[in-house]
Parts: sequence; C-alpha cells; structure tokens
Amino acid sequence: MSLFSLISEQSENKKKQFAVLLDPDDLTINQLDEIIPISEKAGVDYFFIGGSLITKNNFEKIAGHIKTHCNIPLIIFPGSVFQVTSHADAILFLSLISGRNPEYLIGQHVQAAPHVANSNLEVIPTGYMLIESGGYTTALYMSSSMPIPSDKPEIATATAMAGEMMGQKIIYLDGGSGAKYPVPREIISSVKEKVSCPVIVGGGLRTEKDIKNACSAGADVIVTGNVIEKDPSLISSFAETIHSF
Ligand code: 1GP
Repeated sequence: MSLFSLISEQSENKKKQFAVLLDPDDLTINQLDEIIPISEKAGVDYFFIGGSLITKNNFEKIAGHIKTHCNIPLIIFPGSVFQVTSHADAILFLSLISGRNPEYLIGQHVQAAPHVANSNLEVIPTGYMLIESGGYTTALYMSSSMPIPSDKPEIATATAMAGEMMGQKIIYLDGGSGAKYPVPREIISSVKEKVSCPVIVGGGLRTEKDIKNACSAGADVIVTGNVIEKDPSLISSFAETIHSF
C-alpha cells in the first residue's frame, strides 16, 4: 500500500496519525538513537525529515541512519531542492500555495523533478500553507512569502479548496517550526469542512492541549518537531493522545 493510500485510509476512518519531524540540522546520531526506540514503542506513524534551512551536510547520513534502524515510514518534508534522498520512502512534493513566490510554487520543483524521478520515492503532491503564527519563522523568511492571516479562515479555506482543485492530494497547514501560536482551530475546521483530502497540521504544537485542539478541529495528521527534540519522552504521551482521540 502506498503511504498516500495509508494516510487517506486512516483519515477516512477518522484515525488520527502522528508524525515526528526530524530536522537534520538539530539532531545527532545519539539523539536519534534515543528518539527511534521511543517512537517505535509509542507507535509513531511517520517520521518527517527536512528543514527550511539546512546548514550541515548530514541530510543523507541522518536519513540513512533512520531508515536502517527502524521501520517507521520516512517521508521527506523538503525545504529545498537539496533535500532529496533515496533513503526515504516518500516525499511531500510541496507547493507553497499560501504564498505568491513562484520559486516555491513551481521553481524548486522543476529543479527537483529529474532527481525525484531517478529516486525510488513515492511522490505525494501537497498543498503547503503557512499561517501567520506570531512572528517570523524560518519557513516564512526563507520562502519570502506572506502567510495567511490567522484570523481569516475564509482565505485559508479558499486557498485549500483551490489547491485541491488543482490536484494537491494533501493539505498541510503549518504555523512554521517554532511558531509562537499554533494554527487556530477555526482555520483547521473550516479547511477540513471544505476539502476532502487529508489535512496535516503542525507548527508550534507544544502541549497535550494544543494537540487535542488540533485533533478536535479536524487535523488528520499531527506534526511535532521542536518540542520532541528538546524532550523525546513527550513522544509517548503525544502518541497516546493522538491515537486514542
Ligand atoms: C513545522 O510542522 C512542523 O513545519 C513542526 O513544527 O517544530 O514547531 O513542532 P514544530
């Protein structure tokens, strides 16, 4: 079964899924060796790997280590064309549909396409939307784009609908890594009501309350990154909250 089919099937069955984002810039092999067994035991559904700005040359190494040390599907969540590796299982082929910067709508994709085609990666077309989250996140700055205002669910919803009509198979609502405030529940619920594809939500989810809020608003896949890197022991309780929702 493809990973996209798995994500869709679980979403249709109203089973919430948990993705842990691993930023290769922030992680050592020792940290990974702590995170991997906790994640396997907790039943983490996916590892996402990627970052808006990667300054260290260890993307391949980190991806290879994850792939050879666990069975959790590894999905690339790329910040740029450089983040393509055959060590992963799939790639979220992100188009930044909330922005108006052609480089992140189609430019990077043109450069990446031949490399992705030469890999064994499953390609998952994903409409990526940055939502205003209380400050400049790295994702926002690096994309030179404007986020969707957090008090305008109607703009977010119309954007997600347009993305789906243009063929995006998943919508990713992101406050950006380290967001001060998570994506508001009004935006999640309004988007979820109007699109039929799975909705991923991440950025600034730090507490059980944040996670429950996102789940109850309609998120199908919950992503946490920063908070897990700081305290991997949170993986177990977050997984339990998400899976028992
Ligand atoms: C960002 O959704 C991810 O794209 C995760 O964000 O690091 O803030 O959890 P955090």
